[in-house]
Amino acid sequence: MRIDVLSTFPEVFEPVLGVSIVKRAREAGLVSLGVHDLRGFTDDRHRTTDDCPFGGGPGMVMKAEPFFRGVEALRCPAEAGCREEVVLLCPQGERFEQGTARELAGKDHLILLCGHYEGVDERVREHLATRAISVGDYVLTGGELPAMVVVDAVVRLLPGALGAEEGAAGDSFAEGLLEYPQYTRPAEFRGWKAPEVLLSGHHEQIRRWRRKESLRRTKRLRPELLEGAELTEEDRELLGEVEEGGARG
Ligand code: 9D3
Repeated sequence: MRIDVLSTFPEVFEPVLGVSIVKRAREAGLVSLGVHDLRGFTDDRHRTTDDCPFGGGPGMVMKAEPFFRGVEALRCPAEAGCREEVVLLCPQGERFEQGTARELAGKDHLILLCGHYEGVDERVREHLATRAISVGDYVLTGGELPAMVVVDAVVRLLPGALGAEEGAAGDSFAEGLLEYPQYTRPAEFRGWKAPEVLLSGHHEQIRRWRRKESLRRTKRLRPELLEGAELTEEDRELLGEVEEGGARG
């Protein structure tokens, strides 16, 4: 997969996307990442990327032209038959979720457009972007952090990006439930003991305990996820036990 980013702050990407799993995926050739300065696609002496809003009002608006020129320079040739998505990161976009990440991971080429607090000329969204994405209902100062969120979530889904051990199959949101609590050595830390069952070596009991804790947490913290989850007969039984458990349930 190829991912290109257009931003007026290109330098913020490498410290985040140059480490850990994304770094490994890039080194393994699973993804090639290009971050481009939007100013490189201006044509005036001052390399202007924004201007006053038509109709007046405070702040500035990012100009359409640099985004169009950037995308035109970066996009695959039409005859290549490339599955390409031009994504505008903006507060008014569709909410980014695990399903969105899965869809984007199936493309050959992503071009991510980062706007700023001022907003972007509407013609970018209307005539250039194939999709507009928001990462949630809170106000950020620009699309750079959201673009990094998208790259991170998409790249780890590319086949081979995660080792066999870290496989993405059991991800909370992939399965529709929150994950069970994890513990590691020491068995007692500052007087707090790790659950006995995890030290017992009884694999079946451990599996049941983890599933029950997963259900307990989901019910308490994210009840709306339980509505959409596919529950087995055993899950319903464990949920019944959670309810009887009272205060901890
Ligand atoms: C004058 C600015 N705002 C009017 C209330 C609109 C506005 C435009 C652009 C507010 C923030 C931004 C910058 N944010 C993004 O570009 C952004 C974003 C976000 O703020 N929250 C969640 N997801 C995203 S994706 C891009």
